[in-house]
Amino acid sequence: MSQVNAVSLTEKEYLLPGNRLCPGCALSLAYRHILKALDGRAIITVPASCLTVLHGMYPVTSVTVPCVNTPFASVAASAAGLVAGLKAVGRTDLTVVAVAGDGGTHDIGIQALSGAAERHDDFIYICYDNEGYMNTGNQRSGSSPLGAISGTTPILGKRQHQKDIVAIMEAHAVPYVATANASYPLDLYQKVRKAMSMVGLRFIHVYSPCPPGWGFPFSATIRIGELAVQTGWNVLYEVENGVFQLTAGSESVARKGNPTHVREFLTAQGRFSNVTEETVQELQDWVTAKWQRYLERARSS
Ligand SMILES: Cc1ncc(C[n+]2csc(CCOP(=O)(O)OP(=O)(O)O)c2C)c(N)n1
Ligand code: SF4
Repeated sequence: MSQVNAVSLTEKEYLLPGNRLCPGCALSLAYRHILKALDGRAIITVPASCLTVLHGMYPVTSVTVPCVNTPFASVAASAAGLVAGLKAVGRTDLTVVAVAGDGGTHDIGIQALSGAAERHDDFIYICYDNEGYMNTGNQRSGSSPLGAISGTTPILGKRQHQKDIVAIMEAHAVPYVATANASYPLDLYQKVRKAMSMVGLRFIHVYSPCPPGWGFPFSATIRIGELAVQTGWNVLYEVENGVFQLTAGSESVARKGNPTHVREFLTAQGRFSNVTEETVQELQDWVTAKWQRYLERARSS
């Protein structure tokens, strides 16, 4: 597959100017590139989330691709139904794409997603991960990290590490899992294009910083996403039919061999303002162990 760059990227826009997301929301940037990659040849299905807010309220919308809004727990079931419906009417030109937040994926939507993966249903599932239930004011989710303050962990921060949803999906033996990050939009674009060329359930996780929920200025979104990758907090990779490779910023970090200390990522965000030195060390150890596992996989594949 030929590599896309800033010059060769399509100028067509499927996300129109003006939507209701917060300024600086990484989801706008990620979704813009996801839609460019889909090139209008898709039906999207979305559960309750900030993305439903982006799509807007009927009859007004900021997205030019058809979208089905579903109840919170059932976006993967909705996608499976759309696939069956398109097959029944003989349409082969459209890709069904479920797009949900981490609350709708790691927690409340996981049974429908697991069922669809086990059945090898034929659609792309994209989880944009802002590490909390942000649309309803930042409650803790299965993806919120240890130490993060949220509406439901207001003083000490969350007491557990986050759930590794990508590993869970890989364990379903789906043909393609990938991680992406809104600060690396061309890598994200490329992964959506690759997923479109494959059959079966394809899962893409998109790291999506949230300025009000994480407590950083609207202007710092790209930098926060980059810091996540440079520290090894968020690792960019893909597993295509069992073959693992690091990509984009994570591939560069592996080549240079020196991830930045996780403290730089933590101190840039208000949600970690109450973490103790002990928790900083625990988070660094967690990131280091995770990064080593990915490095070993990259070396042995
Ligand atoms: C069954 C059900 N429970 C709760 C809600 C309220 N609700 C709407 S959006 C939302 C948060 C969604 O969080 P996430 O999936 O992480 O997406 P984000 O808002 O972060 O984009 C919640 C709790 C709902 N719509 N339906
Ligand atoms: S709350 Fe966060 S994820 Fe939701 S629109 Fe605002 S910045 Fe984006």
